[in-house]
Amino acid sequence: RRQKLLRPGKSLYRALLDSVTSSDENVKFQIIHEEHKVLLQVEICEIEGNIFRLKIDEASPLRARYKVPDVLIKEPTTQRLFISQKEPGILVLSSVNEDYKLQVTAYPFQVELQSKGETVLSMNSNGLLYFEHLRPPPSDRKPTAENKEAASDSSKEKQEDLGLWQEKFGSFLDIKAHGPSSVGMDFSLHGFDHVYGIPQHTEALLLKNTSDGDAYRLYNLDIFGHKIHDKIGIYGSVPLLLAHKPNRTTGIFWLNSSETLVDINTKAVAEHTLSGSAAETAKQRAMPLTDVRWMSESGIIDVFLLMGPTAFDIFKQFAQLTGTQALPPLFSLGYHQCRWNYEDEQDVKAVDAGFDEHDIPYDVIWLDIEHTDGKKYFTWDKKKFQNPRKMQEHLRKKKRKLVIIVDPHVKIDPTYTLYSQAKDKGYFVKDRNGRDFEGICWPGSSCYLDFTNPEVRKWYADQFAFKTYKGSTNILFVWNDMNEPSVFKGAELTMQKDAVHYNNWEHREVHNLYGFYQQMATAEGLIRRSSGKERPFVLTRSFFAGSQKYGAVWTGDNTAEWGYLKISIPMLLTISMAGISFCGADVGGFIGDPEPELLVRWYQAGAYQPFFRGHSNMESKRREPWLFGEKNTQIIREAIRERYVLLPYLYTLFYRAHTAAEPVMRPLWIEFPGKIETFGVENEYMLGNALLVHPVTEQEAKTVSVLLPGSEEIWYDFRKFKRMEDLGTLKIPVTLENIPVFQRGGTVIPLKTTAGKSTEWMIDVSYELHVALDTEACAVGELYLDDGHSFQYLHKKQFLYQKFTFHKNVLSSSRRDESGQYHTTCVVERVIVLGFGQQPTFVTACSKDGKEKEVVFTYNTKTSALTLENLALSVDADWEICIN
Ligand code: MIG
Repeated sequence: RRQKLLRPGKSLYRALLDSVTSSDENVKFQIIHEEHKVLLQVEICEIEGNIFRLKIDEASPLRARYKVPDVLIKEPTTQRLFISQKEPGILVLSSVNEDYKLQVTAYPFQVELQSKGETVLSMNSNGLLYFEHLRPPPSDRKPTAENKEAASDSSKEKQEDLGLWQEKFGSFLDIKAHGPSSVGMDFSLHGFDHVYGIPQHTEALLLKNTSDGDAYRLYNLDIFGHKIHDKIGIYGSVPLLLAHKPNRTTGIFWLNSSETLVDINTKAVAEHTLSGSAAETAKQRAMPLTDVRWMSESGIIDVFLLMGPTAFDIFKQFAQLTGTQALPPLFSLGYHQCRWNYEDEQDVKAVDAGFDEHDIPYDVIWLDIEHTDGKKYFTWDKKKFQNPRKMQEHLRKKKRKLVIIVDPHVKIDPTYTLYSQAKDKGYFVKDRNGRDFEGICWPGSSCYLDFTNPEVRKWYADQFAFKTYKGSTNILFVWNDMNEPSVFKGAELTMQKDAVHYNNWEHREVHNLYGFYQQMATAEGLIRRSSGKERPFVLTRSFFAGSQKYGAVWTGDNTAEWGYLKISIPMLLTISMAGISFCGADVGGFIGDPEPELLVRWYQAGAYQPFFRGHSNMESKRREPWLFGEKNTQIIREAIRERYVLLPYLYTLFYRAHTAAEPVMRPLWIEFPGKIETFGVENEYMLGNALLVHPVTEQEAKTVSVLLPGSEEIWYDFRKFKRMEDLGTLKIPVTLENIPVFQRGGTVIPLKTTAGKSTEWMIDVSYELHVALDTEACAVGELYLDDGHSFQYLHKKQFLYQKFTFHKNVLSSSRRDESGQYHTTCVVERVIVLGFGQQPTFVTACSKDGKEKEVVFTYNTKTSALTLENLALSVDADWEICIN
């Protein structure tokens, strides 16, 4: 409310260019506010890889302001910026290669960033730089001349209730011990009118203008039954915004963990191009421009400008700062069966057996909060789960896993060791009076572990040790829920902002980091219980920038309605673009009861999304996949089996997310950055660069409109292998049996020849390659493979990374990464070449040792698909298939 009083206009900040200093690390200078005369320190640096960082803090704050720790994976490597021009009122900084220039204007203070002469973005051009300096609380103030301004502030507060020192929210009183400390700034993105990112909202892919409504809010909240198309923040936040135009993508990463609002305003501005002759000066054309205004409750301004220039560059730049997606254990890419709750050991066994009975693959069964003894995490309800180890041994024999829930609230109960230990050690978040903060959650009165404290995280990680966590085994993995944190009866169902954390930081400073830290500690615990050998799996509901390093996220409590299935696509795409590839939405919709058709459609969509879990609320009817009649069971079985067959491709995509920061699930525009018609598409998406998936999200749909982009592309029906005759927007007939999926010409997709009971049952199943030819009759693809669960791929380079190339009628398999070694007896059994021009006369396969054999093939003249069978070519060897 206070910031919003500052309207666009001329900024009152002036840069004091006499104060400029420069070093290898940065260029620094001060700016001053013309009215209240408080000095701010500006620091600009260039980070290796086309990133710029701008920091603004008070020159001499009353006390240190919060600077987000632990999110950047390391102190970024800077490159020297040169002062290339300094004249009264202007300072120009250039990057070493002179590709970038930063022009600082002294009054009003503005910064403009140019790339090879093109202005990409400018800062404070609307004069919305806002920085509340820390001041002594009203009672400490002596009525000196110096404090006049502060004194007048507090009287103003009374008049306008601007909440400088305290604020009421319903019946809650937020006491601001350190007073106002809000920061904000505006950015103008030149030439851009498509902006994306800043999850999590139940919103469209393209960010909307907020001028007539609410700003996008980044404030992690547990909102049960959240509405569709809402700017309110839910569960997780990543303050990364992407802007795209045909020749460039740019990113703004606003590193601040307090409550943040983002206003967006896209408009057309007249652009003046200077032409040669004076006679025809001022040629004007309308250029799009997007203004983005960031406002945070506290902290400092610390912003990273990611200069791309491509979307994939942005993803790399963001990963360079915050890390890449953790490589998931293979099982966690299988299907997960969850419910609130699977009641007891018999229930678990019966559901597990149900999957076998109905011949449906699955990898993991989940236990929600009811498995505990009175919502005391790390314990078991002894009546329902008398022998949890035995239950896990049963699952282990079935080559399956168990995930249990561990929430961050701790029941106040002196007989509960977790509580009493944490209490004694002072590990809980405190209230403003220094007592343990008490809130209500599932167990009743609870305290909240202070995960921002590294010592607490270490202690918490140790709770996952097998000897400490009774009844746990190494097939048990973890789900962190309620970690916004959710506090029943709290303001907006979360923790009071004036609660106090480690090092005396108020909750308001760290709010959006709370879940990030819990997942970090949990993942660390799972790694440590295996002595550093095994990859963890941790699902979290709350997240922040960098959460990708610790596991997976899901979109929280969605509803079993068509609209939620539909919106899950842009929601997942947005989370994916913000660095978190391992994401999913509850299949079926958590709240309520899906009609069978919706459930079927949701399974079909989920099978082609990164995290694939069916889940349902306590009040919902049971919905194991076989409960809706033989026909629906059959269709769901088929969807899940397709997922399992696709796992080699998906796992390879995750390896690329892990090593090269490429999102697994991606909006069309990322693959087709020059095609404007793709920029707003959110009803279909790419899985990797090879598959286009169009979930069916309308009831009783008979057709769907699919956009097959790219005038030079060839697309193939993924199941029928037939080349699509047309490009552009096509009406595709659909039945309930499946959803439209297309393979892009020029790609090779590795698959398994058949699905098994779980991923572990499929280790030895042979492979199949789908080679889809492009207009040049070429294709490339790859396969990544390792033991699927340990860190040996990293420490011992035990992995296989093969590359497949189809060129001049020769398909070859060769090492993509020579440094990896992994032995497997698996073979490539079958190859299907899509779009092969004519019936071949003979086909031979030769291994690297010169052995040659003839290959059996069939050619389908209708679809132009060539199938090569019984190949038995080693997956871990190099070979060639020649088609003549
Ligand atoms: O508000 O643990 O989003 O997946 O089943 C209910 C019970 C608390 C919310 C999670 C949901 C989970 C449920 N939890």
